[in-house]
Amino acid sequence: FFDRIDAAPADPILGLNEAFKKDTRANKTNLGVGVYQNNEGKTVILDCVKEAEKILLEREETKSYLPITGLPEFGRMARELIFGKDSEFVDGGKAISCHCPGGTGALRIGADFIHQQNVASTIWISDPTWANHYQIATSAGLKFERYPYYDRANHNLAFDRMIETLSQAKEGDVVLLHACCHNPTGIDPTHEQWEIIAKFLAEKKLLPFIDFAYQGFGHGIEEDAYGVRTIAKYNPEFLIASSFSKNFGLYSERSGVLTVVSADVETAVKVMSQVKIAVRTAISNPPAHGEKIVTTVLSDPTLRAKWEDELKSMRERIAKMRVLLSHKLKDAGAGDFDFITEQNGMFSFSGLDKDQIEALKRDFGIYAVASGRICVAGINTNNIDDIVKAITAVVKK
Ligand code: PLP
Ligand code: TYF
Repeated sequence: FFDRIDAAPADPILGLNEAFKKDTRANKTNLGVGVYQNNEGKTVILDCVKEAEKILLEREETKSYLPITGLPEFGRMARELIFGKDSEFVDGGKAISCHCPGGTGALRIGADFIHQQNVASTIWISDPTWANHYQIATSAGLKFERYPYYDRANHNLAFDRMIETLSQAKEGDVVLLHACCHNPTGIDPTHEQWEIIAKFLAEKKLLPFIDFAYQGFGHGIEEDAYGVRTIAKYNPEFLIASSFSKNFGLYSERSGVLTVVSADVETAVKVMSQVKIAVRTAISNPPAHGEKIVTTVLSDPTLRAKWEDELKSMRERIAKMRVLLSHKLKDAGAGDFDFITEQNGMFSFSGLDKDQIEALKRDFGIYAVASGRICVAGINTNNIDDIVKAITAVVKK
């Protein structure tokens, strides 16, 4: 049966992680995978999460199945983060939420729902993007088209080309947008550009699908929701895939949420019933531990304050590394890398080409994605001078 199966290529990012683990050099550096590391290069469990786990250990009484869409208070808390505490979408009934395994699960269940219910057949995805987007769309049975996003010459958003290309989309097509901290470029639309995008999608009757994997890693929990909330102002119906992998450091707990907003409550109830079918046929019901952690933290004022503090310190450490990196590169004569300080979140498109990235790995044990994407969260005060030396060497070659 299986002898005709070809070996699949390794995931370009997770495969890099495997290669990094195998590298025996003592001073190797991982700027590949998008996982936060502290100044000691460790991906630690947040204190608020540890405390919530202690509470759960004491109080949790059952491991019986969760409801298909997860616990209702979990979805409600996710909507508060997405839309803001006072939004009509928190309790009004037009927005329904469903716990999915990670942001990936939310993207997939959303795409399955779109395909199974013939909502649309084509989804427009930014070029470049997180590579899994294309595969998720295809696996769910959707066709994808790409819209330009990155202006290489100016290290900026190719906004005019993006809108121009999306003008070719036909009514009813889906448009996938990154809410903030665009992966891989780190470049997000400005407030003015979000306004234009949101109105444009509404006028063209395109269906927004927003990937919200990094809330709190850009400018703040509320600030990072600007794009989503602007889309919500003009578009009666849309989907959001949010993730608690990064902002709670819950990567392996697979905690994410699909939220679908419908034009009216009656429609939302019908949508929910179909989303449930999509969940049932894919995973039956979600894993509980991650969502119980999130719910415990967000419902306890002390733990919530601690979470906000811990998230802030992750965000601020990354921002500090951006500034330090660009200054040190300038001082070393590597050129002008100031654009790195304008980018948001874990990632930067460094502008380094494939050969330069290869040389970083071969000659210096520094691992980054071939596209030139570096994970700024992997930089710290102990390794930054070596990174600067290495980048300077490869750009001057
Ligand atoms: N969307 C984007 C843009 C991402 O970078 C990631 C990262 O892993 C995800 C979705 C998936 O997140 P999760 O690990 O929660 O599935
Ligand atoms: O882009 C990243 O590095 C993160 C982590 O198949 C990731 O989003 C990368 C690849 C992948 C799953 C997660």
